[in-house]
Amino acid sequence: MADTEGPTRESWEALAAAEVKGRDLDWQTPEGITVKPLYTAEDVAGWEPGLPGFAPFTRGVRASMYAGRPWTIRQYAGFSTAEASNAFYRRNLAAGQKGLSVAFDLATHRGYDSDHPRVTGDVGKAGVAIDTVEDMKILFDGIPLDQMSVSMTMNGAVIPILAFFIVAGEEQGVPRQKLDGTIQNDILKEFMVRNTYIYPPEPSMRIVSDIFAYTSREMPRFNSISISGYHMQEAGATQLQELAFTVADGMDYVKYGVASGLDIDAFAGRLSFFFAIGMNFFMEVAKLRAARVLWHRAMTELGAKDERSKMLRTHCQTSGVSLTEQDPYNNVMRTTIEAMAAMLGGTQSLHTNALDEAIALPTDFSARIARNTQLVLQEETGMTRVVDPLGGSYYVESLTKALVDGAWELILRIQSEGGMAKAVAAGWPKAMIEEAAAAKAARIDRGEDVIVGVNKYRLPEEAPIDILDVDNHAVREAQMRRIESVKSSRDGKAVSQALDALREGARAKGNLLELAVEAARARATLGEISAAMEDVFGRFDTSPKPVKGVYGGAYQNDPRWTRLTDAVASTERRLGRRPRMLVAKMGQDGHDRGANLVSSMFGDLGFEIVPGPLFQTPSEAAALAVSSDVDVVGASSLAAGHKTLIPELIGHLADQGRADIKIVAGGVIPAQDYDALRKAGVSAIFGPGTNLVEAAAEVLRLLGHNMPPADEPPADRNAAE
Ligand code: MLC
Ligand code: 5AD
Repeated sequence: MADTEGPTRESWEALAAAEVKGRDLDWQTPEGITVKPLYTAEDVAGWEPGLPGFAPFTRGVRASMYAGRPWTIRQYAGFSTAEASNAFYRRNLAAGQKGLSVAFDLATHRGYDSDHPRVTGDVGKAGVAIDTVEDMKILFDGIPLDQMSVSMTMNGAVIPILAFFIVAGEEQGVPRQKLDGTIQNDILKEFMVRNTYIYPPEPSMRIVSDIFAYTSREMPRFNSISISGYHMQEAGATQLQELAFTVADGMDYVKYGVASGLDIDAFAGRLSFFFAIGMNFFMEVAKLRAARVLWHRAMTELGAKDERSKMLRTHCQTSGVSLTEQDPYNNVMRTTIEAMAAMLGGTQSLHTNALDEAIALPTDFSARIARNTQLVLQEETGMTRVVDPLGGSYYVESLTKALVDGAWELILRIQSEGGMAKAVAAGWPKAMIEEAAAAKAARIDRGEDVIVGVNKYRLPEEAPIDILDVDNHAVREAQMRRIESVKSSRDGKAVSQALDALREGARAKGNLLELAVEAARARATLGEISAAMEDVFGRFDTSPKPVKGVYGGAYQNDPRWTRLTDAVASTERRLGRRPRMLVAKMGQDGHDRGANLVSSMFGDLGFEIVPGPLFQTPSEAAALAVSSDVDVVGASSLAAGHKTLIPELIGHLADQGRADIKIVAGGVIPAQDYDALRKAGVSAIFGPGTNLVEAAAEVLRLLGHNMPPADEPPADRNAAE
């Protein structure tokens, strides 16, 4: 080509190679995509993103997007009692928030009333406690449910919660036809990563389609599901895995709905989605664009005719796992960057995380900054005035295409194996995500992925910040009083009739939501409604299967690893058997990324691991520790139950004469709680950002090994979950 036509791609390559002396500038992302340092028109030849508002909606589901109406600022929140959460919602709405999003406590999620003996550590902790319609009415007191759209993150106890919401609306004077909002109702990802299921998969899928049937008939403005990839990314999935598994989950729900007798276009227009937005900025923008293309393609294949059925509308939340306990003000910047990716990807609704995310629920102060991040983007920057401003970027279009192609390949594999429910039952998507999580942890611990303030540029000293502390004993007592007062003023006979009808409906083919609405009206509690269905369906249990070799494999020939395996070997000689550790998950906290990582890493080192089942009570965990004769119990806590559950565990061990078993605690544990835990007998505490290699050295020291301090500066750290 003649020089007069300007430089060619080859001349750019030569110039760039000279600048960096031939160094390879390609970046292999965890998705397996090679990102090059330059994109040009050549990279997107043949790719046509189309126009916003038109199929396949690559550039957005609305023609005018934010120029017409900005996304909904929808902050996820809930803690303590319905009164406290209601007051928090009202303050937030007065300050510019636009939609509501309810976080329930884990007792509620798992279908237990606050007075149930299994939930002593969980009530009011990670969300609001809701036991009856009366609580739900207080939660929305003074909030008109025909004007405010309300999202409820509920999956396990979805039937009683949605029934309470419908009856609370009714008693507020709002007929269900006018209720606007979203219920998460996405059980497949619960079995894969989030773990707040109650029943086995089959009846759980039936519940999902019963809700589709009821809402498509009775609640035309209500989104019947929020098909969620968010928790997959939080559990460690790559963006590509998140994308493919989420779309594949959606396809399964549609197939179940159709198989249950619904017309696809009667319900598909009210399916919605939910994605996480992490720190790989352009990948996240491309992911949302790719998701729309994929959903359009999938729904066309599944036979939808109405374009609205093929339109992927989504909520996004900035990534919790990307935030750090260390130097926490950095989290404000991280969240801002992630919020920008969500908007440039074209989200419909957004939650921005608070800066204290890694240690506690938001305070009024941190919630204000999180909300204002969105208000500043919407009202100060002019960024909302142009639709899909990154459309046509060679890089973003090329990434969009790469993600569409990569995810479709994975989706086809899932389809060929009979769909996502089958894949979930076989367990390989979960294993794939856990392998990605272990690889990521190793990259951070080795300093290959930089986390500012954690494994690089670490502060010599951290100043504590004010955090929200919920007194679960006080909340539990208040809830128990209200349950009692509801039970003493209701018509007992009407309640048992409604519960019998629900049980009968569960056995036969009655619509479970419709039956639960009757029970809710009669003031049956959440625990009673859940138990009636449990009588028929049973309760689902799984046991964790830690992945092997991924974390350890990343440390091959690394002296830091060899020191540890040597120490494990010498401890083994001393004990006459391998050191044994129970990794315990107590309470209703199903966040198992941290526990699984610890199990798999210590297993790779040569420990014998007893992976404790989810949802144990402290006495069950103690019994397992004693019967397995472990040397150490690692208690993982991510939902704030530690101050109640860990001291109880220690008490039970002492009662059984095994006070010698060492206890270490890990997870989301604020520094403010360290003293109380140490006084209770905890030997070591590993907060968010703990480097697993250092944690292992500490555990070996506790087991009596004379572990010298590391020769190398132990600077690296990793985020717990
Ligand atoms: C929007 N509208 C427009 C427009 N933009 N009309 C004209 N011109 C435009 N430019 C219309 C829409 O069509 C719609 O009306 C109405 O405005 C509202 O807009 P929306 O885009 O539908 O937004 P929203 O109501 O906020 O709904 C977003 C959603 C929904 C569809 C994604 O499902 C949702 O709110 N999801 C939130 C889920 C959530 O918060 N989850 C929290 C999970 S936390 P119409 O009539 O067409 O409806 C979690 C953490 C954990 O899970 O683990 O605990
Ligand atoms: N209030 C506010 N945010 C919450 N999150 C979880 N529970 C609450 C709550 N009660 C957020 C955190 C977490 C994600 C799953 O949702 O950001 O990472």
